[in-house]
Amino acid sequence: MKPHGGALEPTPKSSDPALLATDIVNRLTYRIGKDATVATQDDWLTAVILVVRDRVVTKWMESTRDTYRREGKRVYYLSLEFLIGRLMRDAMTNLELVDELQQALDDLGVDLDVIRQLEPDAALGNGGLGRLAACFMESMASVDIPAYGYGIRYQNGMFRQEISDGWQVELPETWLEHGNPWEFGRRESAYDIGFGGSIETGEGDACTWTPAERFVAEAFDTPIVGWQAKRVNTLRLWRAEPVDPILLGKFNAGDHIGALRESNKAEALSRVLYPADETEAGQELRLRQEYFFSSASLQDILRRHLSQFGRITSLPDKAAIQLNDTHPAVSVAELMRLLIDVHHLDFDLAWDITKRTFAYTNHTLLPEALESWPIPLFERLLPRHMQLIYAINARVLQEARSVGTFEPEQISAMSLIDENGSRRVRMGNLAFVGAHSINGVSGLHTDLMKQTVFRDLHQLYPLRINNKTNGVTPRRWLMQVNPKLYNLAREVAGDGIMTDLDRLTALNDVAEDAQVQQRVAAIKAENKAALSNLIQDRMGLSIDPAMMFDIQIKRIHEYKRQLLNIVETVALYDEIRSHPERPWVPRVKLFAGKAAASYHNAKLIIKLANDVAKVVNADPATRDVLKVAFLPNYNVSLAEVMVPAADLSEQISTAGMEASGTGNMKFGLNGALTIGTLDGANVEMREHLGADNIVIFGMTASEVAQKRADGYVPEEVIAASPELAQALRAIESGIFSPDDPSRYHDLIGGIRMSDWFMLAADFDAYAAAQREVDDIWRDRSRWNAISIRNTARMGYFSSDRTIRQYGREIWSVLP
Ligand code: B1N
Repeated sequence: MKPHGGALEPTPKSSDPALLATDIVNRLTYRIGKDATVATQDDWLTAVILVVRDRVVTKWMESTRDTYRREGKRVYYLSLEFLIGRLMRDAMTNLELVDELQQALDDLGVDLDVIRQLEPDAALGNGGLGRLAACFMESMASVDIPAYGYGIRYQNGMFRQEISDGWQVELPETWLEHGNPWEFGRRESAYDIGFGGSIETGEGDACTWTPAERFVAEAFDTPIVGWQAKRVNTLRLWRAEPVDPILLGKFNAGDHIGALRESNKAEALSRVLYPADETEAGQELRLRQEYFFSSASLQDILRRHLSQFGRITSLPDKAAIQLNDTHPAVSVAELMRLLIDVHHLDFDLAWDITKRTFAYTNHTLLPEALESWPIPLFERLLPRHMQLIYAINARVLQEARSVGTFEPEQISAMSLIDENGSRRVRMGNLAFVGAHSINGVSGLHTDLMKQTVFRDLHQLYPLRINNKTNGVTPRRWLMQVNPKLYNLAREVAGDGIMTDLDRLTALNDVAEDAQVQQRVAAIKAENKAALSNLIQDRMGLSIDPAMMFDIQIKRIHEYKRQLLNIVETVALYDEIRSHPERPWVPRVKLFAGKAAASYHNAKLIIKLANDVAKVVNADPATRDVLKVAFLPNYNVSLAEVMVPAADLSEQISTAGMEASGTGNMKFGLNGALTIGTLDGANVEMREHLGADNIVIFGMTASEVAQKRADGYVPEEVIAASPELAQALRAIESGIFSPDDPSRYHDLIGGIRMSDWFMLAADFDAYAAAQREVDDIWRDRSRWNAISIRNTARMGYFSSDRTIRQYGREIWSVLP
């Protein structure tokens, strides 16, 4: 964005509460047209956001001017998902205006905590991948990297989940219903996006593509404020518009519906987020969305580059484009097209610029999430890109053959075209060959990438794969969600923790201090009471905050093994009933998460959690020691209440399947003990925490692979574990589903038959680990010390550290 003139609103610099109060009332009066006496809570919210926003805008323009003046490199983060959640508290915190605004609102008789909860979550993402993009945006601003996020301004974000009779029901999400005071529409930043049509060969390598369909991408900008407003970056989201809103010819001929056809087609492009997490979205509309936002973003990037630097060939020195998974991978072909057909470079030069500009992050090895598109579809929608992909492929395969050592199977694994069965374009391979850096998101995941999906391409280009272990922003995930723990940490470790989270290690020295332990325990108790109240309000269920809060929150997926947790809960329930005299540790098992609408087993797991909860919670024999609850509509805002209230964090995926996880880091930072497998970033968490401060169980990734190769027979394992056998039988028998006793036959049958996710193989180790957790809980001083050490040692998992590594090692934007 170029600095632009125009009249600014008066923005008093002062943070004096009295001035802020006047400002708020002014916005209420002149922008919303309401008098304070009749203003609704929503009106107050909007007025406060506008006041905060004005202060952000001042800094935003400074940042933009500064970037322009420095003539430095910009980072472009292309992502189909940005799961940002609410923005008001984030912006207030990073401007360091929370106390002052609180005071101003107190004086106006408005409760900040009440209006804060009225802000809708911007839920433009499914889960970890989208939330990571949001943490990265905040960190890039905080460590002073000039960056733009590019994505789609979905009219409907992640669906709202209701639980009806224990089943998930999906409802549309409507975050823009009451407008969005954070965004600025940029009608002047609009680009043509084409699909289909024909190609004519031109001069040299260039072609002329005449698309059959055209749309317009229109920009909406949201400012992203870094810590202490050091820098404000831009999140630019695209909305699709028709070229002609109404086809007048048709309208005048009386075809009033046909006249709107273009308009409806355009609307569909930016209408809804695909609620597919690690499952292939597959449909034509998804490919259209991917191309739509890739093309708009690249056109915008080239326009900005040319207007400032004049020469297209310096692009790699001034722009680093990060592809967040393969969803924007068509960008590789689109940049080639723009460089060759529009800017008239030859193929070789264009290819060199492309590779030096792009970097690609892989987030999963799950085969069902690896994107590939049928060639006939790709060719129909993007004929020129198909040609370019063939040309790129020819080069890459030529290069591979010239090495002389690759087998034919290796060459075909490197190909951008999957020739097994119906021919498809492999987006992972396209992203790999078109980028100078390919990174995984944890050490283990990166190693596995080299051994599995990209084994052969890694041999051809051995320097490209690198690791960037994920992180989370400590401003949101400690300071904002757990202000009391943050204040305690600041007392001990000093003011610098938000810019240097490693300073939390100072807490190590007070981990055994009885007074500090008591304060930490009291803070946890308060956070648990808050969650208890939320559960009471939303579900009418009462939970004693003195119980251990054992929490598993994430997308529902078989590999994440919520089912392992539920089966263990059933086994525990059984044990408690058989031995009521034992000193059971009182626990509440809390679950939350959404299932893809078409993912049958995931939805059944939600129903099972609710069925088990119903039986267990009604049983007077276990009432005081075991409770189960599935909280509906998991989203960022719910996570912000649950994470600081957790005693125990469940990170129990089948080893080798969770690329990293980021919830694991949020819980650790907030002092929860983790029970987990050696998967994803859990491996590195153990290294940083020390083995005594995390409870690890189960098979390693290589043991899982070995067991699968050896021919795993789950029935043998089940027969050898009476507790597991009994729990599975109980679920199958219909004890938890008397209205439909066979409801779980197939789900449990799947475990008996194949058990791909090794639930049975890890069950005994998991149950034993849970009893070890009980033992630690009984020694409360030990528990509290572990909790403090978890907070103390999570500094490495700040997304500031991750982003600095990207900045130095991939983007070359930091010294
Ligand atoms: O990305 C997160 C990781 O922490 C998680 O371990 C990983 O599961 C998650 C297709 C995905 N990987 N792949 C996806 C999302 C949407 C979609 O349409 C795949 N999400 C992850 C951040 O690195």
